[in-house]
Amino acid sequence: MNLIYYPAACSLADHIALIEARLPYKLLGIDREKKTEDGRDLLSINPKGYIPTLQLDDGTILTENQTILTYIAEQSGKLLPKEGILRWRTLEALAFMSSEIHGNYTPFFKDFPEPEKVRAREKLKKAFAILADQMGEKAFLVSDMMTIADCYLFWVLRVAPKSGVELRENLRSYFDRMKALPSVIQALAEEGLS
Ligand SMILES: N[C@@H](CCC(=O)N[C@@H](CS)C(=O)NCC(=O)O)C(=O)O
Repeated sequence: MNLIYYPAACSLADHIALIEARLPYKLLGIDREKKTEDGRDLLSINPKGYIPTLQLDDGTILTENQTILTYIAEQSGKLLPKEGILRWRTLEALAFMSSEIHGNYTPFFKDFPEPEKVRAREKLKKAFAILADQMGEKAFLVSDMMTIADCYLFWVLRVAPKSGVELRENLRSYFDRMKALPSVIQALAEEGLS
């Protein structure tokens, strides 16, 4: 399958998940004009015009981070408990980060007026406090096993400094532990990041 990505964008979560899942994948980068490395217009592949976009081997296109991450987990049998409350906590965490954090990053990505940034920062502060409480002293967000929620959380925390919100110590040390994982090192290197 092909993961259509932009370096350091939220597709990094799916990239890390693909490596952790040990599924075969190819990366297909886009440029700022949303042209793929092989000269196609992203809109002709995914009419939503954003990444991540996952192209399956039969050509089927999957979009939306939560869906792509869940697909990767289901295909590999890794990164998402098959049953029990931790499965639902994982999916709950993905939904929470997508709507309450990723959505509130927009004013910082697009340099909105300051009042909008202040409003978003307040929401982000509350959301990060919830995640820090949920994390506690565990190795990963949901349990002591890595899940797709951690793939997403790594990206979320990597971007957090842009918002100016300070992270609690347990999230900062978690981020440092994640950064040292072989899958994360590999994904960052493949995207030309450090
Ligand atoms: N709802 C989508 C949002 C994805 C998204 O915001 N992708 C950003 C990169 S992090 C993007 O492609 N932005 C380009 C644009 O909006 O034009 C998801 O959760 O996957």
